[in-house]
Order: sequence, then C-alpha cells, then structure tokens
Amino acid sequence: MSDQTEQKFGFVIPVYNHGAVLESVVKNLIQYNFPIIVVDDGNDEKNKAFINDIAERYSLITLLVHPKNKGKGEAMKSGVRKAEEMGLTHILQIDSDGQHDAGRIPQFLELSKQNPKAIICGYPVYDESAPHHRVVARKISNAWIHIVSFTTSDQVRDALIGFRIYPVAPYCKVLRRHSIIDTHMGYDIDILVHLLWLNVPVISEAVKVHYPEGGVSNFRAVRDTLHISFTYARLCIGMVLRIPILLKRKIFG
Ligand SMILES: Nc1nc2c(ncn2[C@@H]2O[C@H](COP(=O)(O)OP(=O)(O)OP(=O)(O)O)[C@@H](O)[C@H]2O)c(=O)[nH]1
Ligand SMILES: [Mg+2]
Repeated sequence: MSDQTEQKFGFVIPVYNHGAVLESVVKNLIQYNFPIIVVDDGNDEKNKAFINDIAERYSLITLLVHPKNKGKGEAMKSGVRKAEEMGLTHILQIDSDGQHDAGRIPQFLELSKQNPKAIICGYPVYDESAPHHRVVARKISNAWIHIVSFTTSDQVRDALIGFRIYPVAPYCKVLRRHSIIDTHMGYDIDILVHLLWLNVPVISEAVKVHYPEGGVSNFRAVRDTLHISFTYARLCIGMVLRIPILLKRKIFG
C-alpha cells in the first residue's frame, strides 16, 4: 500500500488532570523530533502550571488551550485540526497519563510508513494493574464496533484505545462532514467507525497498557458509559442507513 507521498508526522496529546505526569510522556517523544501538539483541556491552575512550564521548556511543543473543559473528544479534534493547519499528514495520538507503552512508537511509525493510508490502531495488552471492570466493559464495547462497522475482530481489535496513528486528511474530512462526533469517551469509537465507513483501512497492533499506582483517571462511570451508549446508538442508525454500501463492500471488496 506504500506510496511516494512524503509523510509528516506529529503527536497529539490531550491533557486533563495529568499535568504532573505529562513530562514523562513528552520525554519519550522528543527523540523523534516531530511536532508535539499538547491540548490543555480546561485544566485547573495546578495542572496548568505544569503544562505551561513543560511547553516553555520543550520547543517541539505547540500548546492549544481550551479555556473550559470540553472532553477528550473535543481535545483530540482541536489537536488534529491544528495538525492539518501545520501541514502534518499523520498524527500519533497518545494519552498524557503515561499508561501507553511508548516503546511501541517505532513499530507504529514503520507500519504507517508502509501503509500511509491506514489507521494504525493500538489494542491494549493489560498487565495485572488493570481494573477488572474496565477490561470487561471493553470487551462489551468491542463487540459493538464490529456490528456497526461490518468488520471482524481480526481487522479491529479495540474500539477505545487512545494510542493510534491517523492519516490527517480523511480524519479532517470526517470532521467537516459530520458535526456530531462524540465529545467525551465515545470519541475514539465514533471517529474510528466514521473512518471505517469511509473505507480507510485499519491495521491493529498491540500496545502494553499499565495503570500506575495512584494514577488519575478521568473516566466517570455514569457520564462516560452514557456517552459510549449514545455513540453506539447513533452509529447503529448510521450503519442501517449505510447497509447497501457496507454490504456491497463486504461482498465485492
Ligand atoms: N476523560 C477525559 N480525558 C481527557 C479530557 N480531556 C483530555 N483528556 C485526556 O484524554 C486521555 C484519556 O483520559 P483518561 O482519564 O486517562 O481516560 P482513560 O485512559 O480512558 O481511562 P483510564 O483507563 O481510567 O485511565 C488523557 O490523556 C486525558 O488527560 C476529559 O475531559 N476527559
Ligand atoms: Mg488513561
């Protein structure tokens, strides 16, 4: 699938309540010498102080600020719009809480270079630190993505992870066409399914996920379960409307 178009990579990191651990993530990215777009998603003064200090010390960082918290989805959308403005062709999304194994970045970049049109989508390999209920909830969520996108678990291994490389052009095409992409935790599912509907290929690749002791989670069980449920409900309707196209693609390739 490789083509000759020059790829310009960058990183996008949405940050909310993770100011204190952001630098440990940034340190792992500096070696690639790519722009790093950090989105301060309406953090409080304490977190802001960390973020501003880091942004001043690392010249690769472009800092975007949401004056009020808008949710992970909105933070990512702002970051990718900025990437498009900066002329980047591909962005690697990584969480700011240090849960994702940054050691996998070289493999993800290599896969993207070989398959520039594809999303390189992580799937989590948990260790014993992962809360049991989160692992179970994830399995349920992953079952739904195959229903709404007409894909199999070989193609798409995880719907929720925030460790992915996106080609910027189709991503922004989705944003321009669809005003409703979830603002919070339904976002990773929503954008992935819309890109699958656009026939953007997905390559799934493992990434270790570790929950550090004392780590801060922004996941709010009721709010975020509702966001994920509404996202899937909306995607089900979208899938029904697209059945002829999706079926044709499934049968004839
Ligand atoms: N949940 C959440 N995350 C945000 C928000 N804005 C930015 N983020 C960032 O999005 C990423 C994911 O947030 P986390 O709180 O780690 O959510 P998660 O990884 O799905 O949940 P855990 O598995 O419990 O860590 C982190 O980099 C956050 O800092 C927001 O409003 N809500
Ligand atoms: Mg997290």
